[in-house]
Amino acid sequence: MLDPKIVRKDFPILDRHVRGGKPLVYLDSAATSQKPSRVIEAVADFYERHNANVHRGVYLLAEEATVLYEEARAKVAGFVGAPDPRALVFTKSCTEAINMVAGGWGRKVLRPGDEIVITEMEHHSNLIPWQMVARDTGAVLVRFPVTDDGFLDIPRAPITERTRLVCVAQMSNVLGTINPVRELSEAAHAAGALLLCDGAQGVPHLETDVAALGCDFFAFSGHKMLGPTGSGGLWARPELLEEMDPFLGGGEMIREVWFERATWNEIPYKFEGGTPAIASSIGLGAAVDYLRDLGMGSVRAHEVGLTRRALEALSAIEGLTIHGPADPERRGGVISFWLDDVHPHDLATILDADGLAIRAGHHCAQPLMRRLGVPATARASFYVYNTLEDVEALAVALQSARERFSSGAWL
Ligand code: C6P
Repeated sequence: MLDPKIVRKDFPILDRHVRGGKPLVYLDSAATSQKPSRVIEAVADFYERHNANVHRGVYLLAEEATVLYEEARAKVAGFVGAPDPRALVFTKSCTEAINMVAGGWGRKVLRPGDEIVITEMEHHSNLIPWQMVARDTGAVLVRFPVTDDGFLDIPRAPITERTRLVCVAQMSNVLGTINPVRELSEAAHAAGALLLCDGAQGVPHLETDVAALGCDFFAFSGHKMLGPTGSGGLWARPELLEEMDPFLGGGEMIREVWFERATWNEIPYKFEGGTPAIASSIGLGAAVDYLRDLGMGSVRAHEVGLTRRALEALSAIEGLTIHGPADPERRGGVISFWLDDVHPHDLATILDADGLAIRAGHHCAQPLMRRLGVPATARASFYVYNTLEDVEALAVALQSARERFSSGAWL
């Protein structure tokens, strides 16, 4: 079992005191996670001892940098269940990974009238790139509805013979819902379509195996799973990567160049034009080592415990509405809520004065906000370093915010 009090010792930032000496209670890991010393040291070690460009030089440092970068690729590929590291493209973010599929596959393959099914709970990263591609190809976006209790409305899944792609988040960044990706992959394949899974919120918290999920494309962020910002990845079936056009043109992604034309490098390098985020990707490899040592089963069990307690404690606060599934086994540790008439931004500001970092806003999911009938929500999200005391601190702070608002003391 994971002991968050021991885990916390690996995260130097969690020793900080903020806003007049209050201990920091970090509850915004869905936006970006904090980084353990092992990741910070891996990045520092790269710059202090091995810094050079990759795949270019023949001198020692260049060889070391290339080995570290490719070792990180193998670790990250293995972490998402991909035995072939060639199928793992390093990107700077989940957003970049999805744009790579939209630009390299969608633009090449989609025709007028082809349908792209997108769930109503997708982050803008898994919607806007498809809007852009649909505008240019004549393909059509089709909404996959969400039920009132925060699940995908599977009986109303709009997957038909016109569907070419289904886009679904492994876990919602607003509702916490864990989606039935395997079931949807099977439905997509039965209709002759492909499935893209946005793993930005899933991989950090759930044991992930792209083969078991049955997906064709899998995009994720490194910075939400203890890795540095500027790290992330795209996994795709190798034959799809072969078929796709490169997204960025430039150095390293080519095999041979003439003045008028060029041929492409082999995968994954075909998609890594220019100097990649070498140190960040190496840091992501260290994050994967750290998570493996904790064990993803323990990570999940810990978060289910925190989520169960948080759902209980927050439900007891009068006037507080929680969005998303009530069962902690069917959701992750991302809890979005609305408190009486208090705007989420005001709530986040009040909590910040107590040292609690939560997020407020539309969470880059405006169609979902419209579905929920709210302009924004407040959101607390947990990770390996959060404790039950953090959850209690959240409940106490929300209760006190509510009392201050209803007594007018805030005005
Ligand atoms: N969600 C949040 O606070 P990037 O920024 O490219 O690494 O990840 C984008 C992204 C894609 N899909 C999902 C499901 C996400 O949650 C995110 C990032 C953050 O919810 C920042 S908006």
